[in-house]
Amino acid sequence: MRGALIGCGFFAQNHLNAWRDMRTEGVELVAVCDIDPAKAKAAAEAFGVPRYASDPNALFETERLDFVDIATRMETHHDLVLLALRHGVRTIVQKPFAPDWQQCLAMVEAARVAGVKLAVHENFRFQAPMRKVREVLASGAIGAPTWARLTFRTGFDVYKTQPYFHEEEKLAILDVGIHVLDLARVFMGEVRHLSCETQHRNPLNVGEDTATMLLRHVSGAVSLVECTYEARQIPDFFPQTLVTIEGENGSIKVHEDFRMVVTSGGRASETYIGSPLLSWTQEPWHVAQESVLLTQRTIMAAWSKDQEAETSGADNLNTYALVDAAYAAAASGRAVAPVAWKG
Ligand code: NAD
Ligand code: 89Y
Repeated sequence: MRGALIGCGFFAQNHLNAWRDMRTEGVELVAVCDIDPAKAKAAAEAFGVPRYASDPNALFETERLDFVDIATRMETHHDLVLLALRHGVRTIVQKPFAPDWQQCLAMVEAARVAGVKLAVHENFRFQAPMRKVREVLASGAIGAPTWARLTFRTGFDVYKTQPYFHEEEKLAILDVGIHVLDLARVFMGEVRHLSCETQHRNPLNVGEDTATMLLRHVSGAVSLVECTYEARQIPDFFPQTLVTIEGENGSIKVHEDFRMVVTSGGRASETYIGSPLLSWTQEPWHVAQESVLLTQRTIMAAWSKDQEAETSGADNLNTYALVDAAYAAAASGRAVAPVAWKG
């Protein structure tokens, strides 16, 4: 599989490391691209990628590609994805899929018409601890899940590496709430309606930096989804998502120190479920970093069998619909039903 990476900024360094790890799995980056040629050149040199480009059009005209991985910011996703699809190249695109629903829909529709696979790099559901939670749920150990609390609360200086956060009109929900809402879907199923309260606690931010969401799932289960960049706590557990899920027959709790306690049939068992440190990952980011590798692997494994990725563009519409519903609920003060996308 010959691939190219577009966007060689902050988070793309994890993609570059993960693609390098996947060389032994038959996947190779043959080119990198960034509109800033210095960044493209630096990435090519650091990761042994043979060619680099600063113009995405030129990239598609000169390279024979099996896939492209787009790790630019959301404002550029629509045009870059459509360019890739016009060239018939399978495409992975970072979250958030786009700044608005119409652009998300246009990309999914373009992929359908072109008959080319499109996946969103939605990685929280592939984090090692979250995969363990999924395994316990699938095992039936706690029975059907009926209540959950999923929480991402931090005061870690995310603005240092992602300074554009200060200017985002939609911040906490669209940037990180989107991951936690995706987890709510994965753990508890699709959502019937949700309500949301937002807060703007840091005066340097244009948009909301805190959101508290209450979801009623189609199954009847209820979940509480929280995200903030403005918690003040020592120790801080960035970038961990803490989980409590209660079911008919037990519960799952993921604690701050990556301890998972599963209660099943009146007995509790405890397991360490943290991510291993890889040669290129560092605390506290390692859980998020390793999930990039796990996400890329999962997408490539599906594509190698000619299947849609679990996080296909169409699947991500149902996560994006929760983001839109959360903003609408916060603005109206009422519960809002998300658009249910069935394709
Ligand atoms: P960044 O600004 O550091 O990097 C973006 C890069 O894209 C820059 O180098 C820029 O020059 C380049 N670029 C912009 N337009 C381009 C174009 N048309 N063609 C080629 N290159 C172009 O941004 P970032 O913080 O790395 O964020 C990138 C994406 O990653 C965002 O969508 C962000 O939400 C996402 N992200 C995801 C996670 C996660 O855990 N999934 C974490 C952090 C960031
Ligand atoms: O941008 C965010 C994301 O997607 O995951 C972690 C992050 O980088 C900061 O919260």
